[in-house]
Amino acid sequence: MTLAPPALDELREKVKAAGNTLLVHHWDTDGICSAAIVEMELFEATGTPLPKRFTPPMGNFFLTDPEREEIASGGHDLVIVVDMSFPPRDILFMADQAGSVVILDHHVGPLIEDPRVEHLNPVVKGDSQDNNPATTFVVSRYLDRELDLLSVLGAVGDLGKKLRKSPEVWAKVQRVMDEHSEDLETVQSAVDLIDSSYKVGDRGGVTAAPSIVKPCGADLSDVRTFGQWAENLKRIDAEIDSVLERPLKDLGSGLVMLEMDTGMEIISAVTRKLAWSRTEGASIVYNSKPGPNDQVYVRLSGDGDLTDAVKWAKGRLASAGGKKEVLGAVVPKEEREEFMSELVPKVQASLG
Ligand SMILES: [Mn+2]
Repeated sequence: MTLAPPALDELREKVKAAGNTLLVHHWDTDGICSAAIVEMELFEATGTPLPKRFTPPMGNFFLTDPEREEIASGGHDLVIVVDMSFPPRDILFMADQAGSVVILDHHVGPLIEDPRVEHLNPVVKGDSQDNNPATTFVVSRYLDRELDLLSVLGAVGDLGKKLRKSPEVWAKVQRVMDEHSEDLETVQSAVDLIDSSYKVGDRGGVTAAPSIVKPCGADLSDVRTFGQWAENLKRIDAEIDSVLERPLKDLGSGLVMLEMDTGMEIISAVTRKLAWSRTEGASIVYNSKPGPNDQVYVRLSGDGDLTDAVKWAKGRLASAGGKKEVLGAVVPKEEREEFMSELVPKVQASLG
């Protein structure tokens, strides 16, 4: 697929002319590495002062009033959004504030058609998700940059082992990893370090992270030696262990439930550990986390098929998903009771 303008030079001119840019990026490895690439190619390459970085409160793929106020008070004349698919109303709000928005992304969503918005996302223009495994790949294409370990970090962060399923992309990823004597496992452990900032709920750590990863296009040692991230991983492991010591509720028919209230992003790891410690039935983990939404995860230990339950949850909530052996959903706090009273029998019915 050929990419439409603007050419790199036009983007650089836009950045230089703006002067006061806000760089909004996703809190995960792909968002952090994409932000680093954007800063190097559009700002450092043109001698333009670096943008102010911003990530929404983790878990929010939209803006609430405090973020709107923060953006409005910044006096920005350009907003660049990387690796986040905001609702159109939030993008238009940014355009109202700054006059100009550039989006670099690979998420599925509506094409935003507004003269003030440059929406650079091959996927919303009809290209496949397989061709665009990460925003690091998208920015590399638009910013005319060879794929490097930063691009690979983004792709491994978003897709992990699933990268092997698209042969073309996997070949590119492998070539870069081979060049630098890395493999999927070693890159994944670097991703775990970078993702640890959002997993412990450290928003400031997330917006500081692009500076740490910038030298990592050819060498991941700056990721591996950044002490805060190693420290975060220890805290995450300790939190998982302590949560798993809590008493389980027996819901009957082979289903057990663990309730927790943590601000750390550990529910998928906790559910996996719990489910794998049992030989049959299923485990539900419910996190009453700080903020307006809770999280729930379900995982099978033995036979069963959660596909129908996943379908039902997707029809019921804005954010739900899963597959045969796992279900995950974001539950607005006020919907907890009703949702759980319907979910439990659905899971029990899906056990083999
Ligand atoms: Mn991404």
